[in-house]
Amino acid sequence: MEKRYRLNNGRAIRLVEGDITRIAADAIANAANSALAGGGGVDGAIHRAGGAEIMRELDEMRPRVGRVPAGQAVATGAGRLPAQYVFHAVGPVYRDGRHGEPEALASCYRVCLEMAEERGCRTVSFPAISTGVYGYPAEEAARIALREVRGFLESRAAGVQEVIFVQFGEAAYRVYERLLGESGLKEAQD
Ligand code: AR6
Repeated sequence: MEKRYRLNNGRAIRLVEGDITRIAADAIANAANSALAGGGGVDGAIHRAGGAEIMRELDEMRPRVGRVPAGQAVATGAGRLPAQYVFHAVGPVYRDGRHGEPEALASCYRVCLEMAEERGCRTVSFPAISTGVYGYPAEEAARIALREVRGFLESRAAGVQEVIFVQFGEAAYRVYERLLGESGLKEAQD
């Protein structure tokens, strides 16, 4: 399943159901943890598909960067993934939405987009950060992700041309599809 939505300035938001490790993009965002230690979910999938090189890079930078707070991210190469970079973003653990979770989640998307911009990336893919093990309600998280990405794509002059939301499973895909449908963005026919 896949849909593409066009912004007035020609940039695009793509919505795809599937495995983020199989979808080509200049940069792939990962839902990592503060220790950059790898784990399950999309993080596990990215390390498995990308190969040991990604963890080697994280091992090297860990003493220097220490624990990465929620809302921040670090960049590595992408190993065997169909990408040049992986941005390891640390999402917030959801408690009740009143402990800075919305701000931290919004920051994940913004920081990754800035990192993409700095590196000259044209396409960036995102999983639904924090909505697995970290327990963020899917629709609340999707609203934040869409607001941040759309705001960025509408306000910036150059660089990132397309953001790909890769949703794992039909239920997650449908949440984005509904919110994008309500957003007034036009579905692209190309
Ligand atoms: N492609 C795209 N999305 C995926 C994939 C995949 N291959 N696999 C899972 N998802 P989670 P979090 C979706 O738990 O909540 C890890 O152990 C999944 O359905 O991966 O931010 C880290 O090391 C869900 O919607 O990340 C951290 O310790 C979304 O990705 C912790 O989990 C995020 O689920 C981070 O938890």
